Amino acid sequence: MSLAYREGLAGQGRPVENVATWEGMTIRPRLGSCSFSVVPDVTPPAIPTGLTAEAGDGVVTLDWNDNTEDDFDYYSLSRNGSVIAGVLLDSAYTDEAVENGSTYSYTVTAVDAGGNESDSSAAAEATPEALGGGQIPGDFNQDAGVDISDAISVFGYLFLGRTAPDCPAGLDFNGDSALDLSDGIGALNWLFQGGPAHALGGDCVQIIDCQDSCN
Ligand SMILES: [Ca+2]
Ligand SMILES: [Ca+2]
Ligand SMILES: [Ca+2]
Repeated sequence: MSLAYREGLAGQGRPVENVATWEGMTIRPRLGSCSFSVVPDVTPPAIPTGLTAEAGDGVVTLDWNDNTEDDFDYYSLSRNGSVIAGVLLDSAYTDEAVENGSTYSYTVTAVDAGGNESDSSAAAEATPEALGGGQIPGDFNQDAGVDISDAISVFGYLFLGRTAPDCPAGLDFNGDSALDLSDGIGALNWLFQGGPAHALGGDCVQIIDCQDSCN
């Protein structure tokens, strides 16, 4: 027995009725019909929560809480309103395409297997900064100690045209963002008269634009 069935024929530009041939006979079967229904998923995942953005040196590290929907598919992460990672499976991301000194705002959405996307999470901001090198505050000559020669060098630089310090910000004894006479005097006062310590304390601190010199 052979049965051939063709549907949707066209002849001379016109549709042809459905035709079946069987053992040399041509019949025009009545097509049965069936129906089915699809209930579409229009429910997006919950809005991601707990987004944090931690700034580093040339990097921002992002983390947020996991979504728990059964049909959760991926996250979409945006920086300043533009998607930077469109299909993220992990609830964390490291953004290295950032510049120090700029502030960035991040949001994340969750998308399910049906393509439904949640609203954006609350924004998290971060400003990556260069960390700078370690300095002993007040150590003009970078020998990892502060003594009278450091204070004298401040006066020499300010008034006698002597060698400039490699880390001027580390010599701002009174923390007023200016390097002047009062800083040299402040250092001498601390060294010999029991005066107040350097505004940045006595331990190694990281100062932007300065090199490492604590050891
Ligand atoms: Ca996470
Ligand atoms: Ca020194
Ligand atoms: Ca000062």
